[in-house]
Amino acid sequence: MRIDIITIFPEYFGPLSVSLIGKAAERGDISFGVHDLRKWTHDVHRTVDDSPFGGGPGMVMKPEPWGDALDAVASMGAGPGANPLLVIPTPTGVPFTQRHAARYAAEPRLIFACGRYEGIDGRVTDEARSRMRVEEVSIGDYVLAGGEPAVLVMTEAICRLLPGVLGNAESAADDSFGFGGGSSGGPMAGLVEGPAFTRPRVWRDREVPAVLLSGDHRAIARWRRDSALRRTAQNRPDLVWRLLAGSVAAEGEDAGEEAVRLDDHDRAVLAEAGFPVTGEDVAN
Ligand code: JD8
Repeated sequence: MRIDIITIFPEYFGPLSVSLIGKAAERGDISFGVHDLRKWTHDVHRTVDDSPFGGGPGMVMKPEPWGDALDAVASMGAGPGANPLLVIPTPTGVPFTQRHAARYAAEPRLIFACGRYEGIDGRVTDEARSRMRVEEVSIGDYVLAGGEPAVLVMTEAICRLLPGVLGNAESAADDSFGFGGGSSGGPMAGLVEGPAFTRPRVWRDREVPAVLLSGDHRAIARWRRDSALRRTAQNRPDLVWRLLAGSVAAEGEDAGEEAVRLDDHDRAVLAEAGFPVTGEDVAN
């Protein structure tokens, strides 16, 4: 996979050369290009922003440097890279989910456009749509000062799904939100995971749940699903309602074949966790 990033803070992406992603880049499994937007300015002050038409606070990023930068970077790729997907992080974008991460991980080439100030002149996205696929996404309902942190987050979520990036000890198959990129949503489909434990068996008078040392894999799997159901009911009731609606997909996302059934035991756990599960909730 090839990932190109356009930004006025190229040094922000130093972290891409460390940990799993850094090693994958060394192996050539992923290639990164980080491009300074100011390379496509022509004035002595290398200006990338100007005051907003119609007044208002802050500055807006000028369209010309962005148009020229996207022209140049998009034409850098050959073959499958010639049809890049342009991803623009913005607080006004559609919510970025594990499903997006899995879909983007299947792309041969991604270009990320990092805005700053009040954002990028709106014509840039429209003009780009006339010659490439463009998606505007948000990583969460809070306001950042620019797109760079969002691109770091998305790049990690995407690249860890690429073959060979995760060490064999780790696997994305049973990720929370359960879109391990595989066809089936996996055992944790639509849930967040419960707690994990390691040695010592007793720490500060706290014991690891005995079932985890039992070797009874069915009982362990049941215990893990129960703690995932409890934590999901506690922290993400929105996900439980989605499950009760028979799907793991967010509003407007196609559920594909990922219909999820909650068995009677699941229902009992959710009811015990205070979740208003009633018979008919599950009937449909
Ligand atoms: C891109 C400029 C700052 C945003 C005025 C603060 C994503 N989940 C998210 N929160 N914030 C962003 C984000 C913020 C950005 C840019 C992404 C470019 N800003 C602007 C509008 C209000 N300032 C984001 N993904």
